[in-house]
Amino acid sequence: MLQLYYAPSNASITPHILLEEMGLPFELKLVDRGNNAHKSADYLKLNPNGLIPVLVDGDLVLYETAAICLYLTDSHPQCGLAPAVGTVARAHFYKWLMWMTNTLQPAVIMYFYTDRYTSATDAASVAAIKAKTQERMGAMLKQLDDHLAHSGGPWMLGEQFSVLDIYAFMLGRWTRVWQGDPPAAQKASNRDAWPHLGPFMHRMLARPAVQRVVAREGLQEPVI
Ligand SMILES: N[C@@H](CCC(=O)N[C@@H](CS)C(=O)NCC(=O)O)C(=O)O
Repeated sequence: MLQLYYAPSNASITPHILLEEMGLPFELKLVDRGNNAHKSADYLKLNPNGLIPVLVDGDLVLYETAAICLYLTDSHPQCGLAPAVGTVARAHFYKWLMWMTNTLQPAVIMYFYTDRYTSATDAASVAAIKAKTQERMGAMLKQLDDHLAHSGGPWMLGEQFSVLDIYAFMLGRWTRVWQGDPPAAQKASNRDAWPHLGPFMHRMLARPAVQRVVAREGLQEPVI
């Protein structure tokens, strides 16, 4: 059976939701971050980067969230969670998946782990990197918001729901509390300040597969 090494709200949430959406049997293996289990010798054998998630399928041990997503969608094409290879839709699918995994996600990581990106230890230097990263993130979230306005349907690929939507949901969730986006005054959360990303996040949250994962991972309010 497929095994997913996960920690609540970590990048593992994308393959976790994907597996639920696909209706595949899988086993969850909790990686206890509180005890630094992701840096243990046993875990480093699965992922030498010491990062979550990892997917195990028989002899296959796979890390990198986007690679896990592609493996699952490609090995189960009947689930219809990625466009067919060689199509224009697939080209846009690659573009957005790569953009999320190598542009948006690293910026989020830089924001949350700023100390890893500078040898400076004074609060002002760290705050300056955080502020700049947040500014860059604002432009990226706007790009996502603009895309959702013109995708031609409720999802990233228009009418076709895909793993891109799950990935975008994860990144949208991680950035939900950021200030400096469109003014969020009077809104339930900053997320609602985005005209297209906000409703998209609510559509995602309403999906039964997402609800199951939110409950299983014990995510606290506000979830988005
Ligand atoms: N590029 C990796 C990034 C994974 C990643 O950064 N995971 C985080 C949790 S969201 C993690 O394991 N952080 C622990 C650490 O950085 O020490 C992927 O997409 O799988």
